[in-house]
This record gives sequence, C-alpha cells and structure tokens, in this order.
Amino acid sequence: MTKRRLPNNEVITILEEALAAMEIRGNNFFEIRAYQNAISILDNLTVSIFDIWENKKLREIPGVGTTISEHLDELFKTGEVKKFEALKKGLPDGMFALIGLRSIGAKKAFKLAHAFKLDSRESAIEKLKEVAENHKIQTLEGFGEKSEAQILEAINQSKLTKNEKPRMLYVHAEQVVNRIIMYMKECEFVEKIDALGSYRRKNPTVGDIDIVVATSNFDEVAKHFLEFPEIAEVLTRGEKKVMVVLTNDAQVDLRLSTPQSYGAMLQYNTGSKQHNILLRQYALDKGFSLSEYGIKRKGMEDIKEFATEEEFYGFLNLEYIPPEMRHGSNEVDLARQRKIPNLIKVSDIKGDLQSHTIASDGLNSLEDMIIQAIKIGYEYYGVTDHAPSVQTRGLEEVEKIITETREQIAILSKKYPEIKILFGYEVNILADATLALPDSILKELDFALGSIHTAFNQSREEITDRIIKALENPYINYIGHPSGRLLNERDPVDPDWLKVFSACAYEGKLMEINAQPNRLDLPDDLAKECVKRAIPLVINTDAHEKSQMEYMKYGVNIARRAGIEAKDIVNTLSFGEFADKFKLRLKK
Ligand code: DGT
Ligand code: CA
Ligand code: CA
Ligand code: ZN
Repeated sequence: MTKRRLPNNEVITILEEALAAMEIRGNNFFEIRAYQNAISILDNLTVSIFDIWENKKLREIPGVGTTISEHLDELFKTGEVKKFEALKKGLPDGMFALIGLRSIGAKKAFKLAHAFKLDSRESAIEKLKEVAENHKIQTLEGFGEKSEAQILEAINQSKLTKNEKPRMLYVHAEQVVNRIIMYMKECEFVEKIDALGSYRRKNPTVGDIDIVVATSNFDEVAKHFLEFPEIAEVLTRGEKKVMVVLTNDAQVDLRLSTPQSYGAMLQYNTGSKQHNILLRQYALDKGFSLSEYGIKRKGMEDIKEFATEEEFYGFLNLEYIPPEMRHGSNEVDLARQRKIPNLIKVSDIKGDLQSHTIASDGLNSLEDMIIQAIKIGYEYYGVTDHAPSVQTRGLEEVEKIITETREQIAILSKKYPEIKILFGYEVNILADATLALPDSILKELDFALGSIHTAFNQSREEITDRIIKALENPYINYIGHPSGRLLNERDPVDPDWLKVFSACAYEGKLMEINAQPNRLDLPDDLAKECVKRAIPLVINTDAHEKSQMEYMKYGVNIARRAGIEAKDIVNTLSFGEFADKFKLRLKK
C-alpha cells in the first residue's frame, strides 16, 4: 500500500477496532488502558494526526506512548498495522459495526456477532435488529429480556439521532431548552432541573436534548412533561425516563432523579462518554464504582449518594471539572493535580473587534453599533466592514471613503468618550494569495483582519499559502474565522495547521474565535493549539446587526471548551495592554 493521508476519524476507528480485539483476546489491563487513553486524546484533535506524525511530533501528545506511536508510524507508512491485523484475524467482521452502539462493548459485540454469524459490517446492524425483534437475543447466555430491549433501543436510537437527523446548532437547542425549562418549572414537584449532555458541555452542535429533574414525585413530573404542547411523538415512557420527539423534530430525553442523588445523575448524563470512561477508570483504581445513582465501594452493597456534582467530584478527591472541559482528554489528571484552569467568562470581555454596519452588509449604522457596545459595557469597539473594492471603485474613491469614515469616527468619538472606537476592515484573502487592498490603503487603518471568503476548495498547499501570506502582511492583525467552516453546511478548509500556527507565532499575529453560532471558528481544539504556542486569540461576534453583539457568549463557550483563561484572550485586556498585544496602529 502507498502512503495515504488518513483522516483522523479513520485513524480513530482503526485504533478502536484494535482495542476491541484486545479486549476479546484478554490483553493485559495496562495495555488496554493505554489504548483507551490514547484514543480519547486523539479523538479530540482537529489537527491532522497524520500531519503531527509527518512533523515527528506524535510523541509530544500526552498519552501517546512509544508503542502506539510506533504502530501509527507503521499505519501511515504502509496503510496497515500487522499487529492489529493479527489481533482481528478470526473475529467476525460484523462485531466492529456493533461497538458504536450504546451499551454494547467489545465483549457483547463479539458474542452477538459470533452467535448470529454477523460476518459483514454492512449488514450487521440490520441483522441484529431482526434477531432482537424475533426475541432471539434473550435466549443467549449472558443476555436477558432487559438487555435485548436495550439493544433494540440502542439500534433504534442510533438511527433516530445519529444518522437521519442533522444535529441542531447550539443556539437552536438553547431556545428549545429554555422553553422546556420554563414549562417544567410550572410543575410544583420539580425541585431542580438542568439540561445535560452535549448541550451542557456547550458543544457547537447538539444531537438530542437531555433533561434531568430532581423530584420526590416521579409520576407527576412525567405526566406534566407529557403535556408539553410541543410534543409530536412519545418514543418511550418508563418510570424514570421519558423520550419524546418535538414538533420541530428535536428529540428530548427526560430523566428523573431523587433530590439526594441528583449530583450523580448530573455527572453521569453530562458526559462526555469518553470523560465518563476515564473517570470510571480513575475511580476503579481507588476501589470505587460509579453510576448515575452514586458511588459504591467495590464489593460493598451500600451506595453513597450526592446531591451535587461538586460533592461527587470532591468525594473522588478531584477538583470540580467544568462541563465544557469534559472531553475525555487530560481533565481528570488536571483535576487530580488541582490544576483545572480558571476558565474565561463572558464578563471578562472588554471589546468586540469584528462587526459590520450599513457601510457593507450590516443592518445598523455605526452609531447604533457603538451605542450597543456601550450598553454591553465595552471599553473599546472595532468596526470592520468588508473593505470597499479597489477594482470596482478605483483607488481614489476608496481613499475618499476612508477619509470620510475617519471623520465620522472622530465625531462619534467626541460624542461617546466612554468608548474607544477603532477603525478596521475585513480584507479578503484572494485565491492567488494576495489581499484585496493594497498596503498603501491598509496602512491608513487602525487594524485589519484577513479572511477567506472564496475558493475554499483549493488544494491544501494553496490554502496554507494563502493564510500564511496574509499573516506575513505587516498590516494584517489577525485571521478572521480561520477554518471557514459553516456548521451543517460547509466543511472547514484543511491547511497544514501546524505550518499556519508556526507562521502566526513567528509573525506575532493573532487568530480569531468567531462567535457566530454557525461558525464557532476556530474550533476549540485548534484554539487550544494556539494557546499552546502562545498565539494570542481574539473573540469576536462578527455582528451584522446590533443584537448579534450578544453572540459573544457563544465564542466564550468555545474558549472554555479549549480550557482557556482570560489572560490568553486579548480582548479581555484593558485598552493599553490590548493595544500593545493586538499591535494596534492608532491613526488620528
Ligand atoms: P449528542 O446527544 O449526540 O449531542 O451527545 P451527548 O453527549 O449528549 O450524548 P447522549 O445524549 O447520547 O448521552 C448523554 C450523556 O449520557 C453522555 O454525554 C454520557 C452519557 N452516556 C450516554 N451513553 C453512554 C454510554 O454508553 N456509556 C457511558 N458511560 N455514558 C453514556
Ligand atoms: Ca444528548
Ligand atoms: Ca440522549
Ligand atoms: Zn467574514
């Protein structure tokens, strides 16, 4: 086989299958754990694992030891890993299609695939569904009626949520969650209520909405929930759990908990699944087993309950881990060492450095935007309309627009002395890697950002070159929405991020976290890479109308998911320090 640039998800699948095979073969406990850790960490990367390998930096990733990095080396060089192939040899192929299903681990997948001769990945789930519906699973040794029902539910659920429906944007989930919570609070038996899962972890997109209620009257709360006017279909109704689909097609899982064990319920259902796996391993080493009801000492009957999550983590001798950090990467280690970062908050933000007005494609006047920035309490505000085109308007005309905007800003600065108004432009990085404005114009501005808005499907080399050339221009302060992704619409561009970030650090430039809910760009893992390299970040709303200046919180969510503190974000600094780090060129 020839060398091929494997995408991360394929690398993860290969490792996951090897891990499953090891579990069946009964490999040594420490080896299995090392794989689980490595998978968990690699699964959180957007930076290409292949690129890291090519740059000989695999060993620098925490959790990737010598053995695993050697196997990856073999994988990238030859297209396969001999040891993995040997491990999988003789195992029914269909089992590998089953391990993604909820509640099915490697051992169950193997038993099922073996018993029902699931030899092909393609048909394994379909066939399993058939035997479950014909009640053949419950007759298998080690399986019962209950696990058969669970398997069927897992199959149906994986179809409902993961394959057929697009994931909701976080903002849309937020609106649904707010309506549900408001409605549920009308019921007197609801003592506490929270939305958990990916929503609580502030994932940019949400599959289904998980709601948990603390109550002493399960029955009344479930009844009240079933009368929620937006319900279109009830999928299941159990004593402690109700699953429904709403008229807008969102699936909602409601779980009920006693107030005294609410903390464990919160913890379990917040996830992520990978975080729970790591936490369970950590607890196991201390002789504890975890569940949604509490913590048990191994071998004992008594369960210790926790009303709050803080107590739950505290009992395990861990610092509290904010939900946004529960990726299943190194957060349990950090909590053990009491090194959980003090995550940035939206109230730390002192200015917004990307926004548009009626001068380009925005809906409000510059003055309206400034008034909004003052209302929010900002110390500084940067207006960054799309730069007027020199090609269509001519140089002289563009000069004139800049002079007029300057005059307008001077007047508004006098009128609103409580805020510093900064003049920038969003400048297109063209397909040939040049900028849409000449340097003679760019240098008239207080600052500028370079953005890619066209030719997204160029080759990796071309995209890399475009971003780096923009960073090399002395008048560009930062790159706007660097990956260009539009959630559910357009994939991110795929430059060599390691090269891009090296150039960014070398030039002393910044990267943006764009807070538009369908962008959230840089994504959290790339933002984390920047902080590692001491590249300052700026979080901007890219508001196209004044109400969108409230989007800042969505950008802050991404920074929190990246484990970022206020000090790493330039627009948390007071104006003097900000101007310095942002390399503002104040023109009068
Ligand atoms: P989503 O809905 O696809 O956006 O992602 P989540 O994280 O909300 O996943 P979901 O709704 O399937 O489950 C909610 C949480 O419940 C999840 O984050 C962790 C926990 N959980 C779900 N399935 C499992 C599992 O098989 N094992 C463990 N340990 N925890 C699970
Ligand atoms: Ca969910
Ligand atoms: Ca769920
Ligand atoms: Zn833009």
